[in-house]
Amino acid sequence: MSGEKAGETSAYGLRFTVHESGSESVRSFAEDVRRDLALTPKQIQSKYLYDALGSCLFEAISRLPWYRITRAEGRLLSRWAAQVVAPLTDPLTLVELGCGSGEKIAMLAEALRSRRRPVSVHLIDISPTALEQSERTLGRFEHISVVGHRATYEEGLRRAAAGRGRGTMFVLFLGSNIGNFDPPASHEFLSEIRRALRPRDALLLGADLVKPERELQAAYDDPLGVTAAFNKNLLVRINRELDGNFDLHGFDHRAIWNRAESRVEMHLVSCRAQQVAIPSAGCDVCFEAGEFIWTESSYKYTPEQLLAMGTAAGFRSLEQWIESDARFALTLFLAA
Ligand code: AVJ
Repeated sequence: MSGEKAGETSAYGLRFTVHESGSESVRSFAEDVRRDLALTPKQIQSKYLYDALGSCLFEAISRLPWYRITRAEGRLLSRWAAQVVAPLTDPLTLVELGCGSGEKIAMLAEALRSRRRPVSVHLIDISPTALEQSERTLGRFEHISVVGHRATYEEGLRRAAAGRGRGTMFVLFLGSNIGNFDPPASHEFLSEIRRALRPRDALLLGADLVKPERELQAAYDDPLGVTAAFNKNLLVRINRELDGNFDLHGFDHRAIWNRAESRVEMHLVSCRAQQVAIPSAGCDVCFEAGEFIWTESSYKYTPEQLLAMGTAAGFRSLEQWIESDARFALTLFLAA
Protein backbone atom coordinates (compact mmCIF):
# COMPACT_ATOMS: atom_id res chain seq x y z
CA MET A 1 0.00 0.00 0.00
CA SER A 2 1.41 3.40 -0.88
CA GLY A 3 0.88 6.65 0.94
CA GLU A 4 -2.42 8.35 1.05
CA LYS A 5 -3.51 11.47 -0.68
CA ALA A 6 -5.79 13.50 1.50
CA GLY A 7 -7.28 16.91 1.56
CA GLU A 8 -8.92 17.17 -1.84
CA THR A 9 -11.67 19.62 -1.26
CA SER A 10 -14.85 20.25 -3.13
CA ALA A 11 -16.66 23.29 -4.34
CA TYR A 12 -18.99 22.79 -1.39
CA GLY A 13 -16.37 23.48 1.22
CA LEU A 14 -13.99 21.46 3.29
CA ARG A 15 -16.26 18.63 4.24
CA PHE A 16 -15.13 16.24 1.55
CA THR A 17 -11.82 14.45 1.74
CA VAL A 18 -10.54 11.70 -0.49
CA HIS A 19 -8.14 9.13 0.88
CA GLU A 20 -6.37 7.14 -1.74
CA SER A 21 -4.29 4.05 -1.45
CA GLY A 22 -2.04 2.26 -3.87
CA SER A 23 -3.98 -0.97 -4.24
CA GLU A 24 -5.80 0.29 -7.31
CA SER A 25 -2.61 1.12 -9.15
CA VAL A 26 -1.86 0.10 -12.72
CA ARG A 27 0.69 -2.31 -11.28
CA SER A 28 -1.89 -4.31 -9.32
CA PHE A 29 -4.12 -4.29 -12.42
CA ALA A 30 -1.22 -5.72 -14.45
CA GLU A 31 -0.47 -8.41 -11.86
CA ASP A 32 -4.12 -9.42 -11.55
CA VAL A 33 -4.65 -9.56 -15.32
CA ARG A 34 -1.51 -11.62 -15.83
CA ARG A 35 -2.47 -14.09 -13.09
CA ASP A 36 -6.17 -14.41 -13.92
CA LEU A 37 -5.80 -14.76 -17.70
CA ALA A 38 -3.59 -17.79 -16.96
CA LEU A 39 -6.48 -19.53 -15.11
CA THR A 40 -8.93 -21.97 -16.68
CA PRO A 41 -11.36 -20.56 -17.53
CA LYS A 42 -9.66 -17.22 -18.08
CA GLN A 43 -10.93 -14.53 -15.73
CA ILE A 44 -10.75 -10.81 -14.99
CA GLN A 45 -12.02 -9.50 -11.65
CA SER A 46 -15.26 -7.57 -11.97
CA LYS A 47 -13.94 -4.65 -9.89
CA TYR A 48 -11.95 -3.61 -12.96
CA LEU A 49 -15.18 -2.85 -14.84
CA TYR A 50 -15.37 0.50 -13.04
CA ASP A 51 -12.97 2.90 -14.68
CA ALA A 52 -14.38 6.34 -15.64
CA LEU A 53 -16.20 5.05 -18.73
CA GLY A 54 -17.25 1.81 -16.99
CA SER A 55 -18.81 3.78 -14.14
CA CYS A 56 -20.79 5.86 -16.63
CA LEU A 57 -21.88 2.73 -18.47
CA PHE A 58 -23.05 1.19 -15.21
CA GLU A 59 -25.01 4.36 -14.46
CA ALA A 60 -26.63 3.96 -17.87
CA ILE A 61 -27.39 0.29 -17.16
CA SER A 62 -29.13 1.29 -13.95
CA ARG A 63 -31.57 3.34 -16.04
CA LEU A 64 -32.33 0.62 -18.58
CA PRO A 65 -35.89 -0.69 -18.45
CA TRP A 66 -34.51 -4.26 -18.35
CA TYR A 67 -32.17 -3.71 -15.39
CA ARG A 68 -34.51 -3.18 -12.47
CA ILE A 69 -32.23 -3.59 -9.43
CA THR A 70 -31.44 0.09 -8.90
CA ARG A 71 -35.01 1.32 -9.20
CA ALA A 72 -36.44 -1.51 -7.08
CA GLU A 73 -33.97 -0.73 -4.33
CA GLY A 74 -34.68 2.99 -4.66
CA ARG A 75 -38.39 2.34 -4.18
CA LEU A 76 -37.71 0.30 -1.04
CA LEU A 77 -35.36 2.96 0.34
CA SER A 78 -37.67 5.86 -0.33
CA ARG A 79 -40.59 4.00 1.18
CA TRP A 80 -38.85 2.58 4.27
CA ALA A 81 -35.95 4.96 5.01
CA ALA A 82 -37.53 6.18 8.26
CA GLN A 83 -38.03 2.60 9.48
CA VAL A 84 -34.51 1.67 8.45
CA VAL A 85 -32.86 4.38 10.54
CA ALA A 86 -35.30 4.25 13.47
CA PRO A 87 -33.46 1.53 15.47
CA LEU A 88 -30.09 3.33 15.19
CA THR A 89 -28.95 5.60 18.00
CA ASP A 90 -27.10 8.91 17.51
CA PRO A 91 -24.41 9.90 16.82
CA LEU A 92 -24.29 8.05 13.53
CA THR A 93 -21.47 7.08 11.19
CA LEU A 94 -22.68 5.78 7.83
CA VAL A 95 -20.31 3.69 5.75
CA GLU A 96 -21.28 2.79 2.21
CA LEU A 97 -19.39 0.04 0.41
CA GLY A 98 -19.52 0.81 -3.31
CA CYS A 99 -21.40 4.09 -3.18
CA GLY A 100 -21.83 4.54 -6.94
CA SER A 101 -23.60 7.83 -7.61
CA GLY A 102 -24.49 8.39 -3.94
CA GLU A 103 -28.22 8.43 -4.55
CA LYS A 104 -28.98 5.54 -2.19
CA ILE A 105 -27.20 7.03 0.78
CA ALA A 106 -28.84 10.36 -0.02
CA MET A 107 -32.24 8.79 0.66
CA LEU A 108 -31.09 7.75 4.12
CA ALA A 109 -29.47 11.15 4.70
CA GLU A 110 -32.82 12.71 3.86
CA ALA A 111 -34.53 10.53 6.48
CA LEU A 112 -31.94 11.57 9.07
CA ARG A 113 -32.39 15.31 8.49
CA SER A 114 -35.22 15.64 10.99
CA ARG A 115 -33.04 14.29 13.81
CA ARG A 116 -31.02 17.51 13.66
CA ARG A 117 -27.82 15.68 14.51
CA PRO A 118 -24.60 15.73 12.50
CA VAL A 119 -23.91 12.50 10.61
CA SER A 120 -20.51 11.37 9.38
CA VAL A 121 -20.39 9.49 6.14
CA HIS A 122 -17.60 7.32 4.75
CA LEU A 123 -17.92 6.49 1.06
CA ILE A 124 -15.89 3.60 -0.26
CA ASP A 125 -15.49 3.03 -3.96
CA ILE A 126 -12.71 2.03 -6.30
CA SER A 127 -13.97 4.45 -8.91
CA PRO A 128 -12.92 8.11 -8.61
CA THR A 129 -15.86 8.96 -10.89
CA ALA A 130 -18.26 7.38 -8.38
CA LEU A 131 -16.71 9.30 -5.48
CA GLU A 132 -16.91 12.60 -7.37
CA GLN A 133 -20.52 11.98 -8.26
CA SER A 134 -21.42 11.03 -4.68
CA GLU A 135 -19.73 14.16 -3.46
CA ARG A 136 -22.03 16.18 -5.68
CA THR A 137 -25.10 14.19 -4.66
CA LEU A 138 -24.38 14.68 -0.94
CA GLY A 139 -23.26 18.30 -1.22
CA ARG A 140 -26.81 19.54 -0.63
CA PHE A 141 -26.98 18.18 2.93
CA GLU A 142 -25.75 20.52 5.64
CA HIS A 143 -25.94 17.91 8.39
CA ILE A 144 -23.45 15.44 6.96
CA SER A 145 -19.68 15.44 6.60
CA VAL A 146 -18.23 13.12 4.02
CA VAL A 147 -14.96 11.25 3.70
CA GLY A 148 -14.37 9.40 0.45
CA HIS A 149 -12.04 6.42 0.30
CA ARG A 150 -10.82 5.33 -3.09
CA ALA A 151 -10.22 1.77 -2.05
CA THR A 152 -11.46 -1.79 -2.22
CA TYR A 153 -14.26 -2.73 0.17
CA GLU A 154 -11.91 -4.48 2.58
CA GLU A 155 -9.41 -1.68 2.77
CA GLY A 156 -12.07 1.03 2.89
CA LEU A 157 -13.92 -0.74 5.65
CA ARG A 158 -10.72 -0.91 7.72
CA ARG A 159 -10.12 2.80 7.17
CA ALA A 160 -13.67 3.77 8.02
CA ALA A 161 -13.69 1.63 11.18
CA ALA A 162 -10.39 3.18 12.25
CA GLY A 163 -11.78 6.67 11.74
CA ARG A 164 -15.15 6.19 13.43
CA GLY A 165 -16.13 8.17 16.45
CA ARG A 166 -18.32 7.03 19.31
CA GLY A 167 -21.90 6.15 18.57
CA THR A 168 -23.38 3.83 15.99
CA MET A 169 -21.71 2.66 12.82
CA PHE A 170 -24.15 1.77 10.07
CA VAL A 171 -22.73 -0.13 7.10
CA LEU A 172 -24.61 0.00 3.80
CA PHE A 173 -23.89 -2.76 1.32
CA LEU A 174 -26.46 -2.10 -1.37
CA GLY A 175 -27.26 -2.55 -5.03
CA SER A 176 -26.65 -6.32 -4.84
CA ASN A 177 -22.93 -5.63 -4.80
CA ILE A 178 -22.69 -8.70 -2.58
CA GLY A 179 -23.73 -10.73 -5.62
CA ASN A 180 -20.22 -10.45 -7.04
CA PHE A 181 -18.88 -12.68 -4.25
CA ASP A 182 -19.10 -16.46 -4.47
CA PRO A 183 -20.63 -18.08 -1.35
CA PRO A 184 -17.42 -18.71 0.62
CA ALA A 185 -16.25 -15.17 -0.14
CA SER A 186 -19.58 -13.56 0.75
CA HIS A 187 -19.57 -15.39 4.09
CA GLU A 188 -16.00 -14.29 4.69
CA PHE A 189 -16.75 -10.70 3.76
CA LEU A 190 -19.95 -10.43 5.84
CA SER A 191 -17.93 -11.83 8.76
CA GLU A 192 -15.26 -9.21 8.10
CA ILE A 193 -17.92 -6.50 8.24
CA ARG A 194 -19.20 -7.99 11.48
CA ARG A 195 -15.71 -7.97 13.00
CA ALA A 196 -15.35 -4.29 12.12
CA LEU A 197 -18.56 -3.54 14.05
CA ARG A 198 -19.47 -3.32 17.73
CA PRO A 199 -22.68 -4.53 19.38
CA ARG A 200 -25.67 -2.35 18.34
CA ASP A 201 -23.99 -1.29 15.08
CA ALA A 202 -25.95 -2.26 12.00
CA LEU A 203 -25.76 -3.49 8.41
CA LEU A 204 -28.21 -2.82 5.60
CA LEU A 205 -27.86 -5.39 2.84
CA GLY A 206 -29.53 -4.88 -0.54
CA ALA A 207 -29.61 -8.02 -2.67
CA ASP A 208 -31.28 -9.20 -5.83
CA LEU A 209 -33.57 -12.22 -5.63
CA VAL A 210 -33.90 -15.24 -7.89
CA LYS A 211 -36.36 -14.56 -10.72
CA PRO A 212 -37.37 -16.05 -14.06
CA GLU A 213 -34.49 -16.68 -16.42
CA ARG A 214 -35.82 -14.51 -19.23
CA GLU A 215 -35.86 -11.48 -16.91
CA LEU A 216 -32.26 -12.16 -15.92
CA GLN A 217 -31.28 -12.56 -19.56
CA ALA A 218 -32.79 -9.23 -20.49
CA ALA A 219 -31.19 -7.53 -17.48
CA TYR A 220 -27.67 -8.77 -18.27
CA ASP A 221 -27.86 -8.84 -22.07
CA ASP A 222 -29.99 -5.82 -22.83
CA PRO A 223 -31.20 -5.17 -26.37
CA LEU A 224 -29.53 -1.74 -26.46
CA GLY A 225 -26.14 -3.35 -25.95
CA VAL A 226 -25.17 -1.17 -23.00
CA THR A 227 -24.23 -4.17 -20.85
CA ALA A 228 -22.20 -5.54 -23.76
CA ALA A 229 -20.33 -2.22 -23.93
CA PHE A 230 -19.85 -2.26 -20.13
CA ASN A 231 -18.33 -5.75 -20.38
CA LYS A 232 -16.16 -5.08 -23.45
CA ASN A 233 -14.87 -1.88 -21.88
CA LEU A 234 -12.64 -4.16 -19.78
CA LEU A 235 -10.72 -4.90 -22.98
CA VAL A 236 -10.60 -1.19 -23.84
CA ARG A 237 -9.15 -0.58 -20.40
CA ILE A 238 -6.51 -3.28 -20.79
CA ASN A 239 -5.57 -1.84 -24.18
CA ARG A 240 -5.25 1.65 -22.73
CA GLU A 241 -3.66 0.98 -19.35
CA LEU A 242 -1.60 -2.11 -20.14
CA ASP A 243 -0.84 -1.47 -23.83
CA GLY A 244 -2.86 -4.50 -24.89
CA ASN A 245 -3.91 -5.16 -28.46
CA PHE A 246 -7.36 -6.74 -27.98
CA ASP A 247 -9.46 -6.48 -31.14
CA LEU A 248 -12.82 -5.31 -29.81
CA HIS A 249 -14.58 -6.92 -32.77
CA GLY A 250 -13.00 -10.24 -31.90
CA PHE A 251 -15.02 -10.70 -28.70
CA ASP A 252 -18.73 -11.00 -27.95
CA HIS A 253 -20.62 -10.26 -24.78
CA ARG A 254 -22.52 -13.20 -23.30
CA ALA A 255 -24.64 -13.51 -20.17
CA ILE A 256 -25.78 -16.90 -18.94
CA TRP A 257 -27.92 -17.95 -16.02
CA ASN A 258 -26.12 -20.70 -14.15
CA ARG A 259 -29.09 -22.19 -12.32
CA ALA A 260 -27.10 -24.74 -10.31
CA GLU A 261 -24.92 -21.97 -8.86
CA SER A 262 -27.74 -19.40 -8.77
CA ARG A 263 -25.70 -16.79 -10.57
CA VAL A 264 -25.63 -14.82 -13.80
CA GLU A 265 -22.20 -15.06 -15.41
CA MET A 266 -20.88 -12.44 -17.82
CA HIS A 267 -18.38 -13.68 -20.35
CA LEU A 268 -16.35 -12.20 -23.19
CA VAL A 269 -16.28 -14.86 -25.87
CA SER A 270 -13.51 -15.03 -28.45
CA CYS A 271 -15.08 -15.17 -31.93
CA ARG A 272 -12.07 -16.94 -33.42
CA ALA A 273 -8.68 -18.38 -32.56
CA GLN A 274 -6.46 -15.40 -31.80
CA GLN A 275 -3.48 -14.23 -29.84
CA VAL A 276 -3.42 -11.05 -27.78
CA ALA A 277 -0.35 -9.26 -26.48
CA ILE A 278 -0.50 -7.37 -23.18
CA PRO A 279 3.08 -6.12 -22.84
CA SER A 280 2.60 -4.09 -19.64
CA ALA A 281 1.20 -7.18 -17.94
CA GLY A 282 4.10 -9.18 -19.34
CA CYS A 283 1.96 -11.71 -21.16
CA ASP A 284 0.75 -13.03 -24.50
CA VAL A 285 -2.59 -14.77 -24.35
CA CYS A 286 -3.93 -17.37 -26.79
CA PHE A 287 -7.65 -17.85 -27.32
CA GLU A 288 -9.35 -20.73 -29.09
CA ALA A 289 -12.52 -19.96 -31.01
CA GLY A 290 -15.36 -19.92 -28.47
CA GLU A 291 -13.01 -19.62 -25.49
CA PHE A 292 -14.15 -16.99 -23.02
CA ILE A 293 -13.00 -14.68 -20.25
CA TRP A 294 -15.28 -14.84 -17.21
CA THR A 295 -15.69 -11.23 -16.12
CA GLU A 296 -18.45 -11.20 -13.52
CA SER A 297 -20.75 -13.31 -11.36
CA SER A 298 -24.00 -11.86 -10.05
CA TYR A 299 -25.46 -14.23 -7.49
CA LYS A 300 -29.23 -14.23 -6.91
CA TYR A 301 -30.72 -15.19 -3.57
CA THR A 302 -33.89 -16.23 -1.80
CA PRO A 303 -35.04 -14.02 1.12
CA GLU A 304 -34.36 -16.87 3.56
CA GLN A 305 -30.85 -17.34 2.21
CA LEU A 306 -30.08 -13.69 2.92
CA LEU A 307 -31.31 -13.97 6.51
CA ALA A 308 -29.22 -17.13 6.97
CA MET A 309 -26.12 -15.47 5.50
CA GLY A 310 -26.35 -12.58 7.95
CA THR A 311 -26.96 -14.88 10.89
CA ALA A 312 -24.03 -17.12 9.94
CA ALA A 313 -21.77 -14.04 9.93
CA GLY A 314 -22.79 -13.05 13.47
CA PHE A 315 -25.67 -10.66 12.80
CA ARG A 316 -29.25 -10.69 14.05
CA SER A 317 -31.86 -9.81 11.42
CA LEU A 318 -34.17 -7.01 12.45
CA GLU A 319 -36.32 -6.60 9.38
CA GLN A 320 -36.55 -7.51 5.71
CA TRP A 321 -38.37 -5.49 3.04
CA ILE A 322 -39.10 -7.08 -0.32
CA GLU A 323 -39.97 -5.47 -3.62
CA SER A 324 -42.13 -8.23 -4.98
CA ASP A 325 -42.42 -6.88 -8.51
CA ALA A 326 -38.75 -6.84 -9.54
CA ARG A 327 -37.85 -9.28 -6.70
CA PHE A 328 -35.31 -7.41 -4.61
CA ALA A 329 -34.68 -7.49 -0.85
CA LEU A 330 -33.37 -5.02 1.72
CA THR A 331 -32.41 -6.69 4.97
CA LEU A 332 -31.52 -4.81 8.15
CA PHE A 333 -29.14 -6.61 10.50
CA LEU A 334 -27.90 -5.71 13.94
CA ALA A 335 -24.44 -6.70 15.12
CA ALA A 336 -25.62 -9.30 17.64
C1 AVJ B 1 -23.27 -3.45 -9.52
C2 AVJ B 1 -22.40 -5.66 -9.29
C3 AVJ B 1 -24.61 -5.19 -8.62
O1 AVJ B 1 -24.13 -7.54 -10.82
O2 AVJ B 1 -26.01 -6.57 -11.30
C4 AVJ B 1 -24.82 -4.80 -14.08
C5 AVJ B 1 -23.17 -4.98 -12.11
N1 AVJ B 1 -23.21 -6.20 -14.29
N2 AVJ B 1 -24.93 -5.40 -15.27
C6 AVJ B 1 -24.81 -6.53 -11.06
C7 AVJ B 1 -23.73 -5.32 -13.46
C8 AVJ B 1 -23.96 -6.24 -15.40
C9 AVJ B 1 -24.15 -5.16 -10.99
N3 AVJ B 1 -23.59 -4.88 -9.63
